[in-house]
Amino acid sequence: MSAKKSVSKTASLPKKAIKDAIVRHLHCSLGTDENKADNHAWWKATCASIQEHVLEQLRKTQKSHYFNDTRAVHYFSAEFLMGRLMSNNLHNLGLFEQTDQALKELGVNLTDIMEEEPDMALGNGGLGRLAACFIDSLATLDMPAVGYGLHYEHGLFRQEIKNGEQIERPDSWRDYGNPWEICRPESIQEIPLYGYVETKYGENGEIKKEWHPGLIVKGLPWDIPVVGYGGKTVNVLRLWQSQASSYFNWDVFNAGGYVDAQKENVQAETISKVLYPNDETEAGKELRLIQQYFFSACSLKDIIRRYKRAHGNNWSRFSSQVVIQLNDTHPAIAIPELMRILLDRAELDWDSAWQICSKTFAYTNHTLLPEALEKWPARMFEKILPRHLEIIYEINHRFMVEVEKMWPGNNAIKQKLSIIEEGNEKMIRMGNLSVIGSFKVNGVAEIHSSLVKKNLFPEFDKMWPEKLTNVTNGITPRRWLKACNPKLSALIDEKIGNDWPLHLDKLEQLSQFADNTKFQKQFMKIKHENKVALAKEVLVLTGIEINPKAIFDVQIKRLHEYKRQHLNLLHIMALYRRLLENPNYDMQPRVFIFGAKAAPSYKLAKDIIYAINQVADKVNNDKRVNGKIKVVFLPNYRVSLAEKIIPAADISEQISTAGLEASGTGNMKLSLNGALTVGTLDGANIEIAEEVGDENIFIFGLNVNEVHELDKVGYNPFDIYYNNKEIKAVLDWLETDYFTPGKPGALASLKRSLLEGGDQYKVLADFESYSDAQQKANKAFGDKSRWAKMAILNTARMGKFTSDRAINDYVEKIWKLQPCTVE
Ligand code: F55
Repeated sequence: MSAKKSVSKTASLPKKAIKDAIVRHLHCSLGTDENKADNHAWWKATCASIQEHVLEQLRKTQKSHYFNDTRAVHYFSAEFLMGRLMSNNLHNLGLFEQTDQALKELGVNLTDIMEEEPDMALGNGGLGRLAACFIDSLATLDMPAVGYGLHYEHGLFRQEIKNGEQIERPDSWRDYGNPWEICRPESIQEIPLYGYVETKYGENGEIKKEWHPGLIVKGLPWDIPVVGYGGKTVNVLRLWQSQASSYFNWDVFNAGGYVDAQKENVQAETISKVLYPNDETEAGKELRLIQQYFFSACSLKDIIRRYKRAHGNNWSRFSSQVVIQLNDTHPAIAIPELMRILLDRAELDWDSAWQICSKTFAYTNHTLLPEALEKWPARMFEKILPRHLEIIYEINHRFMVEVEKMWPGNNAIKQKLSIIEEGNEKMIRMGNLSVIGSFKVNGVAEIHSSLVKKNLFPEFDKMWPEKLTNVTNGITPRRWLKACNPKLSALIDEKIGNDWPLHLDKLEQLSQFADNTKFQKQFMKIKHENKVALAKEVLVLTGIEINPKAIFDVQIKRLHEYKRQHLNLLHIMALYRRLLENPNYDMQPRVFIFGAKAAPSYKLAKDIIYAINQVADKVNNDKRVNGKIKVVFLPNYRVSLAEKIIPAADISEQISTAGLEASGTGNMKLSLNGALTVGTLDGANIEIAEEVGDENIFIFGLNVNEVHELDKVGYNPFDIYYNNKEIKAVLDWLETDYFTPGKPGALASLKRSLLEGGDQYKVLADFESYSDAQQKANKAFGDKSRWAKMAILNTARMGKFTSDRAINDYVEKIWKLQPCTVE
């Protein structure tokens, strides 16, 4: 599909022009000069000069899409975890080297000024970062695409650690302005909320519905240009900010209620204030439903405005021009919203409207965890979106007729498939709505998709055998290798040429050097240098000194019981105990590095963070350990920190309970950068193992079927506790005040969750197998040449996991797009 791409013409831009542009922006945009400018000003001026090229290509891209009247994908996502954009944009434009040189001549260090950029942390974790990787690949592959989401004033909270505990602080990514975003007041949308529905009768007695909203809010779009690699296509990420709509408050205002009118402003502006920090649990808050409706409705209106510009009021081509991908159920309200527009505004009949609607949406499922499946009280819907509730009931009614045809008289199945969950409180199931309203539904890794079919939606799969499918996740190799690991990238360029960022399969050519001693040394020297750089960062961030020769063992991801950071911790405690019992215990020095944010209301997750920090404090300062174990908890884990940790990792911890991590994407990033996985047969780990080969990965633990079997026969963690001395000792240790001097029991909640709590995530069941896998990894690391070979083969065999492949899969299986080249 992607013909050989030449490097963009910006790549030939002379250094002099870059210098002039930066200085011009210092003077004319920032009102400062070369002598007064601090790093922040240099950063801003450099961004502004990059943005000139970006906007030029953006204009050309939009023109090209318009004149070719292209079919486009619209990626609806409540989260886009973009991270920093400067380095990415420079690399994708092919301007990184020249800009680095130009700044050097101005006496400025590019790496330093890149540190000035706050992360755009408009997401929680994997789901949000996936959206960011996908829009990078869409632009790179010249696909007509728009990302749609929310312009949160505050992204994911900044994490501080005080006395070992997580404290949440507001994130303010736009405090000093964001140089990449463009405000588009000309495209403001108005969004109705609340109120009531009036039933009217037309001339022929036909029923018409009119929604009289109680509040109207404005949606103001901000566009973030998304630069494809090669710098040709520049798509946009359009994020909506909520604002008070002035006209609606006039009455209050005129009645002398200036202050009261401000209250309504506050309510409207609250909508896009803050990102909900829950991953994998549904918060059930009214404001969140309003957020979801707000950005979905703004985006749909935007799409329809653009469609009408080309096709007028003729709806017949809508679903051939527009495909909307729902990133989880968060934007699923877009389905009844499109129905509402088609029925009440365009005045189509139900069947025509449903024809269009059900050919427009596709839905990606990211989780099987029951607590993460979104449900909203019907009562809440009635209050905020009364017309949508009616439409949902009608969709459901017609769907139930289909179910009756398929399973006559079977009420159990009807209950299960209904969008409405009956019970104490009537609930709207957004997952069922999404499946019913979409033409395709995909999981995010092979095993996950097969569990979606087999366990989550088996009846839907019977009704529509073609609907449920798989698209395995991917990551952009531009950010996650080329930009974050420049030394390894240069070595790869030297060995196999420089087009691997577009054709990641070519990394396979590195395997011919896997046994080559010289290449092994080069590869491991770079790993070592990356570890030295991370060690410096760790010292600055935590005051902890770590040895770059030790194994860097990394677990970086959101904190969740199913991800089992506590399994890692119990193993660290066991190693510590073994060392105390036997000072000659044979192990390679190891640094255990954690990065993780816990949802603020997730008590046990916060307890685990506290436990990691308390154990770290004890172990790191115990002379008897002799530096063989260090434990580091890096505060405020985020995209820009991941970019520093990943190139320095030796071991990648991917240790979720089998069946619960839908895919994982950190696993792909780490392996791509030559870290070896210690992991369960879960999510994309399975496909990673298939690619790298069983001899280049450390697999352990129960597989999905075994977890299932164990639950069937009844799992009792006490059996393991009483039968395994080490496990018993470690768990009992948590109850003493050894790690929390003067505070006995401060870590007891962990033990309780693993025993009385029933150990839902099978931590104890997998402990021994985990410990064995760790010993194998320990032994492998002792053989330098063997380790180097394994690491090289991991990098060489990650081609499958480029997000370009994932996007091409979506294009072929679901979106049916054609690329559109830009001059
Ligand atoms: C955020 C908000 C809510 Cl309400 C629910 C879930 C989330 C969230 O962040 N989910 C998430 O990150 N899921 C992850 O998606 C990744 C991309 O598909 C997967 O790799 C990962 O396994 C999955 O947990």
